[in-house]
Order: sequence, then structure tokens, then C-alpha cells
Amino acid sequence: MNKPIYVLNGPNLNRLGKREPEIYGRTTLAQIEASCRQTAGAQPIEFRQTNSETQLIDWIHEAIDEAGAIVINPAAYSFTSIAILDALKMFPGPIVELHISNIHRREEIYHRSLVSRAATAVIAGLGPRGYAVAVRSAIEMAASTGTDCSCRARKRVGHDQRQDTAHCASRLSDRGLQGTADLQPVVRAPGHRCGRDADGGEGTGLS
Ligand code: CA2
Repeated sequence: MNKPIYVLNGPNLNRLGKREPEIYGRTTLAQIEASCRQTAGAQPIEFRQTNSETQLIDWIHEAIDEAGAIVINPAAYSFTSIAILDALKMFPGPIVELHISNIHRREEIYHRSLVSRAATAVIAGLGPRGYAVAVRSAIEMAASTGTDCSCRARKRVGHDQRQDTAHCASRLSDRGLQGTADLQPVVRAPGHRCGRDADGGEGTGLS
């Protein structure tokens, strides 16, 4: 069973497409959500937006238990929130920080994202289409690190040991995807079979 990808959006992004089109374009957040779902296909997506820092932190805590990967556009909290940084540091899977605009071309207050210190990858300046790139990359990274897997053995093994994912790699290739080159190699954990193999064998890698 694949864990969902959490796509979390911070303050003011509910106004996308309505103000400052020269910076953020004319695409609405609802259209971005649709593009994420189209990119993800059968992969479940939790797509959310809030103007509240507390709510974002609560959703990150929820993601620690439930998500295979996080894509996050923290908006202005990128530059101010040590609390969001601390919450993201607890997340065991891949984190893609995303900005619609190229924050480095903008005023200096937008240059130093605190969140980047916890991010696996950062995307900025691709416009709304950056979300689809982020979601696709998050799915690939979650599969190749095994954090997309919701079986009990995987939870026991935990993030730091990076054990398990022979089956996850095969699931990735079954979907026509390739692993991310710079991810650490993984070894299979004893007893990690994802409940797929009635005979206790290796299985197909599909769940
Ligand atoms: O480029 C991005 O995605 C940002 O995260 C957007 C944030 C900004 O603080 C970051 O530097 C970069 C601001 C979002 C504001 O959203 C608006 C939406 C419609 C109209 C005006 C602002």
C-alpha cells in the first residue's frame, strides 16, 4: 500500500491567480492541485493550504505518521519559521521545498529559506509547473528510499537505517521510473515482505 504524498501550501497561496500575476502567474491553486493529481496518477495525494503556521506544523506532524514524502511551499514561513524547520526535521522521508518564483532573483528578504536546511531538494522559479516536477520527484524518491511503504516492518526499521527496499526499487521500475542517482543504496530488512508473499518469497514488488 502506497503512502500518500502530502503537498502542503502556506500563507496567501489561496490567492494565486488573483493578484500579482507578473510574479506568480494566472494559475489558481485549484488548477495546481489538479495538475498534481494528474501527475501522481494512482498515487494518493493530500493537497492542502493554510494561512496558519500552527496548522502547517500539525500537518507535518500528521505526515510523519502517514506520508511517503512531503512537497511543501511554505511561502513566507520559509524565511521565518524555525518551528516549521524543526517539524520537517522529524519527517523520515524525502522533502521537496517548492517555490513558484525564483526566490533568489527577488528582494534579499526572500533569499534565505530556513526550510531548505531540512529539504531533500529545492525547486524555485519553474512557475506553477514546478509542482508537477516536485510531485513526480517526491514519488520517485519515496519509492527508492522505501518511505512510500506502509507495511509494519518498514515502520519498525525506520528512516536512519535505510533498510528494506529491494521491493520498492522493483515497484519503481514497474512504474517506468528510475531511482534518484544520489540516494543511498538500500539493503533488505529481515522480515520485510509487505504482506505480499503468502509463501514468504520475494514477491513481485507490486502491492
Ligand atoms: O514563489 C513562491 O512560491 C513563494 O513561496 C510565494 C510566497 C513568497 O513569500 C515566497 O518568497 C515565494 C508568497 C505567496 C504569496 O502568494 C500570493 C498569491 C497571490 C497574490 C499575491 C501573493
